[in-house]
Amino acid sequence: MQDAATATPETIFLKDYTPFGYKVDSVSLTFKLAPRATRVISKIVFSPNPETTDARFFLHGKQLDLKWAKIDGTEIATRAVPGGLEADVPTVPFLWEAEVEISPETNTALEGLYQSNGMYCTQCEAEGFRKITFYPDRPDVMSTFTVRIEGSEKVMLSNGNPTASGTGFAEWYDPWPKPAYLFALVAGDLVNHPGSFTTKSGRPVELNIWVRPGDEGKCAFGMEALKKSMTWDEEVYGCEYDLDLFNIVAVDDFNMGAMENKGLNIFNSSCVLASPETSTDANFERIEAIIAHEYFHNWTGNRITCRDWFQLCLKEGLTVFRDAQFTSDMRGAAVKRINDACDLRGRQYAEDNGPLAHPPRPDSFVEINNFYTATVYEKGAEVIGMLKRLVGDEAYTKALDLYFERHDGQACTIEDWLNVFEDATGRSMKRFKRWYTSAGTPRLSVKESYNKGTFKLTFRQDTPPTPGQKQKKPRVIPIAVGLLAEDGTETHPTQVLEMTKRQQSFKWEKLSAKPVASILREFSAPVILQRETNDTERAFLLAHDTDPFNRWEAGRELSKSTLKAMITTGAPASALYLDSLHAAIRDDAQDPGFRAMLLTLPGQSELAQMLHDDGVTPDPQAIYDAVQTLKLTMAQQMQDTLPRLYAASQVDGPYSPDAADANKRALAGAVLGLISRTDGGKTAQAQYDDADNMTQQLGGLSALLTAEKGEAAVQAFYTQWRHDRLVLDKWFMLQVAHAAPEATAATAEALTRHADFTHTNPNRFRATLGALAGNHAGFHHDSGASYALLADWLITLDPLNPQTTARMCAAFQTWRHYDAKRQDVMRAAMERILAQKDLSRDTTEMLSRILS
Ligand code: 0A1
Ligand code: ZN
Repeated sequence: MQDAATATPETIFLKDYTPFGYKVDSVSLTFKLAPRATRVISKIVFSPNPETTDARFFLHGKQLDLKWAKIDGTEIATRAVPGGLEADVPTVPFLWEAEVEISPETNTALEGLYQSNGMYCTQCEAEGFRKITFYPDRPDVMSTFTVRIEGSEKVMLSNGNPTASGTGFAEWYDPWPKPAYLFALVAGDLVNHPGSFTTKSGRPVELNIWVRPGDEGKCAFGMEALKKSMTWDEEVYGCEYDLDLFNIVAVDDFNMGAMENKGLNIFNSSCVLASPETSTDANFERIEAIIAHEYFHNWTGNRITCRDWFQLCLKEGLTVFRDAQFTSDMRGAAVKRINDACDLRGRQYAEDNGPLAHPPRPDSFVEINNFYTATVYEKGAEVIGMLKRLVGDEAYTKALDLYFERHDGQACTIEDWLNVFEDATGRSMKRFKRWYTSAGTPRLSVKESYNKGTFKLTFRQDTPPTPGQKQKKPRVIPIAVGLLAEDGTETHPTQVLEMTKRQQSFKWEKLSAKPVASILREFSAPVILQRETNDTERAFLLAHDTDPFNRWEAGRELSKSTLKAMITTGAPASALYLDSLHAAIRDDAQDPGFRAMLLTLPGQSELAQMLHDDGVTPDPQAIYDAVQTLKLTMAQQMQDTLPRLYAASQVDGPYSPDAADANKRALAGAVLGLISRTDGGKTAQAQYDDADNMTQQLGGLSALLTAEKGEAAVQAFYTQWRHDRLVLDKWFMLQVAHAAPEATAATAEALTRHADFTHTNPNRFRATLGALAGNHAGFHHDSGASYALLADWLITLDPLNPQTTARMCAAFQTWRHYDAKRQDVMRAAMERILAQKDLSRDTTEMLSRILS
C-alpha cells in the first residue's frame, strides 16, 4: 500500500513548473467493480516528451494496492516514492500496464472512486485520479481514454461516446484528449430523464439526467436549463457541443456543487434535482446557473484546460463569468449584478482582507483543494468583467474567438490568456495582469471638486498588505461614472474611466451647475469605494440614479450608515433612510426583484467587517440587536404599505420558476419577513398553511420562526418532508439559522443528535454546522459554545473527509477582528483541532494559514 499522506506536506511553487518527461499517447482502463476490492487494469502508451529533458518516470498514486506492473509485456519492479512510484523505462515509446486494487465503499473522502448510496461514482478534480490508478495526474498531461466497466450494475457510464455493452460490461471511448482530472465513471441502478438537442451545425446529441429511482420527477427543469445553456453558448460564444451524448448524474454525497467531467457531468443532487414542491426559487436559479456553469466548462476548461493548478482561475474565472452572463440574460441584469456584488462582498472580501488572502492566481500552495475559493472563482470572474469593460464588447468577442482558435486542445496559462487580449486589441496587458498576481481588495477613495463649470474627480487607490505581499503596485481600474443634474436627470451617461496610477484625476468641463456623480456604476470593479458623501446625497441617488446597481448601492450605503450609528452610539434608525426606502419600495414601476433587494439588509458578518475596517471592534450581540431594532422599525414605519405590497406581490396561477414570478415572490417574502415582526406571525401562518410550493412554504416557516411562532410548523414540516433528504437539509439549516444568539449552539447541538443527522453526508453536515458558522451572533456568542461545537465536529470529520473539513475551517478566518476574549477562545478551538494526531494536510494548511 502506497500512501502520499505519510509524506511531509510540501509547498508547491508556480516557479518550479516543469513539463512531464513523457507524453501519454493513449489510455485504456478496465474496471472490475466490487465495493471493497475494485480492480483497475491500466494500459498506457507513453513516449518521451521532446519538449523536456527530464527523464524521471514518476507516476502519482495514493492509497493504491499495486498487484503488478509491466513494461512492454514484461513484469517490472517499481520503486515506491512519496506520492507515487518510479520505474526505469525505455527511451522510446513503450506500453505501461498495471493492476491495482481500491476500495470504493470505504472511501469517505469522496475523492477518487467512491460509493454513494451503493452507487459508484468518481471525483477526480483536482488530484483524485491518483486514487484510481498510477498516472501522471497533472492537467498538462492529456490523452484519449478507452474505458471498460465490468459489473452487475444496470447503468455503467464513462466519458465520451458508448462503443459496446452487454451483460455485465460497458465500453466507452472519449475521442477528445483530456487530463485525468476530467475522467469520470458512474455505475448504479439509475433511471434517466432523457432529452435531445441538435447543435447549430446539425449534430444530434442525446441528453440524459441520471438519478436514483424516485427522483425522476425532479429532472425536467434541469433538462430545460441544459438545453438553454447549449443554445446560449452557441449564440453568444459560438461554442458547439462535440460528442453524441451528454450525461448528467445526480449524486447525494458530493463535496462540492458539481463537476464538469467530459460528457459526464456529476452533480451534487442538491444542484440538479428540482420540483416546485421541494425547491425554492433560489434553488431553481442556482440549479440553472450550475448546469450552465458545468456545461460551459466543455469549452472553457475541457477543450482548453489549465497547464497547472496555479492557473485554476483560467477556467473557473472565465466559466463563472460566462454563467453570470447567462443568468443575466435569462433573469435580468440588475438583480444578478446586485446578487453577485453581495456575494463577493460577503465571501470574497472576507478572504481578501484576512489571513487566507491570495491572488486569483496563487504562486504557492500545499493542498490545491484549499484553493477552490471565492477569490479564484468569483474574483477571477470579476477580473474578466473588468477586462471586457476596458477593451469593449467587440474586442472581447474578438479576443475570445482568438482564444478558442489558438488554444483548442491545449493546457494553458494566464499569460496565454492575456496574450490573446494583447494580440486582439494591440493593448499591453502588463499592468492589468496585476489583478491576477496580487491579493487584496483595493480601497478606491475619491474627492470631488467643482469650480466654474469644471467638475473634477480625484481617485486614489491603496491596497492593504496581504500575507506574503507587503507592497502593492497600482492596478488598472475601470471606473464607470455617470453625472446627474440637481433635478435627477442624467446629463452625462455612463463612461468608463481607466485608472492606471496610484492617484489620478478626471475632469468634466463646461457644466452649468455642480452635478451629482454616480461612481462605480454596475459595480465596475471589485474595489471598496470610499467616497466623501452624506446621507442626503445617498438618498438622492437612491431616488434618481439611472444605473440600477448604484441606485441599490445608495440604499445599501444608507442602511450601513444608519446601522453603524445604531450599533456604535445607540442612535435610533435614520428617518431619512426609512423615508427614502419607503418611497423606493412603493414605486411600482420598479422591478419587484430589485425592490426585494432594497429591503434586504446587509448580513451581520458584513457589518462586522465594515466596523473592523472602520477601526471599531465588532460586538456581535450589538450588531444583532441593531439589525432586529431596524427591522422592527421598518415594519412599524411602513405598516400601511407592507400589507398592500404583500397582497400585490402574490402570484396567480400555477407555480413557475421564471424570473417574473420569482421576483414577485421575492418581494412578497421580504415584506412578509417584516410584517411578521408586528402581526404575531398571522400572515406567515396563513402563507405556510396555504403554500403549494416550497418557496412559499419555507418563506412562511422562516417568518414564523422570526415571530417566534414556529414550533408547530417546524414539527409539521418534519413530518411532511422526512422522506426527502434535500428538503430535510433545509429543515436542519433553517432552525440553526433562525436560532437566537444564546440558543444557537444548543439548537445545533441538539440537531446533531437527531436521528436524521449524519456527518458523512456533506450536505447535511453543512446544513447544520455550516448554518452554525453562518449565524453570526450565535456563532460568536459570549459563551464560546459554538466555537467548541464546531471544533468538535471538525475533529470528527477530518479523518473521514478532509476536504469538507478544511473548507469549513474558514468560519474562523475573521477571528482577529474580534475582542481579546473571543480571539483567545477561537485560537484555542483552532489549536485544539491542530493538535489532533494525523490531522489531514488540508485542514493543517487551512488552520496554519488562519493562525499565522
Ligand atoms: N470544477 C468544478 C468544481 C469542483 C472542484 C473540485 C472538486 O473536488 C475537489 C469538485 C468540483 C466546478 O467548477 O464546478
Ligand atoms: Zn467551474
